[in-house]
Amino acid sequence: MRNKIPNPKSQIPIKLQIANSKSRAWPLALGIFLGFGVWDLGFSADWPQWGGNSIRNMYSPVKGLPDTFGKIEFKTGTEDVDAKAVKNLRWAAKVGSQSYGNVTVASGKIFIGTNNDNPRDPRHVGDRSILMCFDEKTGEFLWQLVVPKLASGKVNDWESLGLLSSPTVEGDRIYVVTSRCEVLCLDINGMANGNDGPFKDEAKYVVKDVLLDRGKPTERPAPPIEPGPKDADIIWRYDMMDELGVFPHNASNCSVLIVGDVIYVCTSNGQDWTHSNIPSPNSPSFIAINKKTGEFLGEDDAHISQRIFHGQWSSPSVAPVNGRNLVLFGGGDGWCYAFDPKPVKEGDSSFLKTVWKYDCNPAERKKFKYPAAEGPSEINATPVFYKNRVYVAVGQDPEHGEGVGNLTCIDATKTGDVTASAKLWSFDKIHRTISTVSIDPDTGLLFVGDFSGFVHCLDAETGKLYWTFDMKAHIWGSTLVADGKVYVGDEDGDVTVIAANKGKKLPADKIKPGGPENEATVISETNLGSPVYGTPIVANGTIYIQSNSHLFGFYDAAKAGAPTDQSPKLDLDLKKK
Ligand SMILES: [Ca+2]
Ligand SMILES: [Ca+2]
Repeated sequence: MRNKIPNPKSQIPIKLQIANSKSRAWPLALGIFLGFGVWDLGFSADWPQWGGNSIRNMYSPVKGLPDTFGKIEFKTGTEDVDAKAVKNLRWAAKVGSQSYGNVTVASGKIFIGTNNDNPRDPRHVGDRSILMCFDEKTGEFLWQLVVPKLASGKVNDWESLGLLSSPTVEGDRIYVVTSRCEVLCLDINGMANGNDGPFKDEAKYVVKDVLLDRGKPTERPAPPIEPGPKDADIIWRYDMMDELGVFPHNASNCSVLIVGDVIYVCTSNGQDWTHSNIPSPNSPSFIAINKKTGEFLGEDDAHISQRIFHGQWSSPSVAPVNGRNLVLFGGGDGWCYAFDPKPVKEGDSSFLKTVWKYDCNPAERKKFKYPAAEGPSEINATPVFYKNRVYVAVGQDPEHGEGVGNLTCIDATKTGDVTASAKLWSFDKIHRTISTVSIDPDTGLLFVGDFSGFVHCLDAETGKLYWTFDMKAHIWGSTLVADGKVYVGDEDGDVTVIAANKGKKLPADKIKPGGPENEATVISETNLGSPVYGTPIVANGTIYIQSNSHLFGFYDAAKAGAPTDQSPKLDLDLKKK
């Protein structure tokens, strides 16, 4: 979880909007589309959580999406987008200088995690983790959550990474994990409608200022900063370090899952700086919390923390298996777990009982010591359920570099240790990856990126490889498949749109033994000007893609009835506030 690419800093706010942009509503019949209409899995035309809904397949059934974005250029010496050459732009907004926290959209608002290198509020300067909220239609900045850094420093809270969690929105509540290893419940309306909830201490929360004292980050007392209408409103707060003794390795990032009244959270418990010691082997890796009160409800029964390779950064998902919801979690031990969502009281605690578990590392990899490139890895991606199977690949902290990976298709209907019995297929040509799969139910094709920069297209049913496409730069985010297209970004800042099909037959002399027989059809490639660590998402007909410095909304201007020659119609006064 590092970034070594310098980024220009700017204090210039950017507001860029299409004057006649229209919000479009999309049909809500997505449950039927995926074949389980009765499940309340959070389907909507919004994208209110990581993956859009609780299944977290990086897929949207929306049609009519743009496939070219023209050229992203900045006015000389600034970070102002020069919209002349941009195509299908709805609006762009400035974020910080790093952005890993994936975009979510709900109730006309957009949320994105970033850092504080472009301070929106002069009262809050220096390294902070920021959740920004924008108006969906216009890109206007509405409010932000300011999270001070942990005094323990980079071992628990790596500098400048910003807020990594993708907020989960339900009704007027937002649930997010902060870089302080807390779960926060926020008010979607922020402080604009007053200070709500039992938590009223926002003025003190935002000023846990950290300074370097003889090289050691130290918390110093700072006068409270009273929140204004553009500040976040915290409803409740659950501190996983204080309450559970969790020791997050470098970063806490979970995009939480809601099932009914319960929130499921990866604690990010991990090793310390020695990379050989787990300070809190008895702290849970995965917990359940009451979404209304923030009260602890239960912990995983799998003792995962005793076997953590390094850190834990996987976000959970739901698997509706034969009429029963299971909660999926990718462990820091490289196992994929399916838990019963209902905590069961045993002794002094309550537990999420393991229904099945599967070791995603092939046995032969265990000969090598972690983090050897040939050896085993943890799971950082989110497991995805599709047709009674679960798809997930292994990978490592990007700091560990490239190495071998493994994508597995697991039969989700079995129970117990299913390593020997539930493998339907696996694909070990994939490299280490932190990316979640995209499965297109229209075609049964699966797309997944890897950290070595390759996008793979396979048959979800059989695991047959159709094509591999080389982005030529690390992929941190995930693919999005929608409208017959695969959207994917990379560390060079390139966003590539690829046809979501089996590709074209390669000439016989180009086919390598054991390699793909087809090649991908690229539709367009656009460089966003800074690294793309996030995942493209779609909400209400607009695709949102973040770079480290900007959030872009693209829609099909022609199909939305807007003129294709946008330049004269745009409100491009970027400095206008
Ligand atoms: Ca409020
Ligand atoms: Ca409050």
